[in-house]
Amino acid sequence: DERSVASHYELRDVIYEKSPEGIARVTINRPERRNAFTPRTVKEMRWCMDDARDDMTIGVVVMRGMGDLAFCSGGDQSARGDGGYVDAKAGGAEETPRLNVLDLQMQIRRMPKPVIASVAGYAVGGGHILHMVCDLTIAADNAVFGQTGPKVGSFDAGYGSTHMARLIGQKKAREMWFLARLYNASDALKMGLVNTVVPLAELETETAVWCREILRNSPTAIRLCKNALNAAEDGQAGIQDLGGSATLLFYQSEEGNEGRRAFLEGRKPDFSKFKRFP
Ligand code: 2NE
Repeated sequence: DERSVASHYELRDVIYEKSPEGIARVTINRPERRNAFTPRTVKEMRWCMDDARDDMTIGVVVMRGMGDLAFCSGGDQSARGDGGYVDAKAGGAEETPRLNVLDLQMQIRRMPKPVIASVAGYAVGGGHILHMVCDLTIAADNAVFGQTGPKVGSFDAGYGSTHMARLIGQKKAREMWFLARLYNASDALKMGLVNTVVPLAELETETAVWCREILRNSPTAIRLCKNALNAAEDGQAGIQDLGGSATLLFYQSEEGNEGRRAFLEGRKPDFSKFKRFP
C-alpha cells in the first residue's frame, strides 16, 4: 500500500516512501556495507527528513536499514579521509570533510512528529546513535547494539554520549563507550535502549501497528510532549523549539490574529476581550 516518492532529488543510497495513511519511511539502502553511511547517504536522509517534516499529511517517520542484517553500521570507514568523512569528487579528489550526520541527528530531534527506529540486525557506531536519537525504537530479536567507535578511532561526544547516559544511566553509558561491547536485543530492552523486541518476521508489522496507534492521537499533543522532553535536555535550543510550537498555536488564535489585523487595518489592537487565564 505504499507509493514511492517522485522527487527532483536523486536518491541513490536511500529509499523514501510515503503511505496514504501518513507514514514516511526512510530506508538506508547500502546492505553490502551493513548500511554504513557516507556524507552522500546522510545528505539524502536529510532531504527525506525535510520532506517528511514539511508534508502535512505525514504524522510519523520510520527509519530502517535495507535487509535483515543491519539497521546501520555507522560511518563508512572507507569514506573516512584524514580529516573525517568525505565523498569522492569526480577525478578522485576529496571533498571538504564534515560530519554531517550531526545535522541529521538534530533534524530527528527537531522533527515535530515521532521518528521510530525499526531495527533489524546491527545498530552500531553512528548507526547506534541514530536509533538513540529517534523517539522510539522497535527491535527485532536479531538486533545487536553497540558503540564501535573506540575500536576504529571515533566517538560522538554529543547526543551519542549525553543522550545515551539519559537513556541508560551514567554507569552503563560509560561501559558501552569504554568497552565497546555489543549487546543483544534482550540486553538492550533491559537497559532501556529500546521500547520493545519482536520476532524478526514481525518487525515490519509491529512497526506499522505502533505508527497507526500514534496516528490516532492528537498531533499537537504529541508535538508539544516531544518538544518538552527534548527541552529538558537541550537547554536554550530546546526551549526555542518548544517556543516555536507555542507561537504556531498562538498564530492560530483570535488573540494572535487581532494584533495582525489591527496593524493591517491601521487601528489600535483591542486585546480587552481576551481572557487572562489563571
Ligand atoms: C557491523 C559489523 C559488526 C557486521 O559484521 P559482519 O560480520 O556481519 O559483516 P562484515 O563482514 O564485517 O561486513 C560486511 C561488509 O560490510 C562492510 C565490511 O567491510 C564488509 O565488506 P566486504 O568485506 O564484504 O567488502 N562494512 C561493515 N560496516 C562497515 C562500515 N562501518 N564501513 C565500511 N564498511 C563496512 C561489522 O561489519 C563492523 O564492525 N563494522 C564496522 C562498524 C564500525 O566500526 N562503524 C564505524 C564506527 S564510528 C561511527 O560510525 C561514528 C561515530 O562513532 C561517531 C560519529 C559518526 C560516526
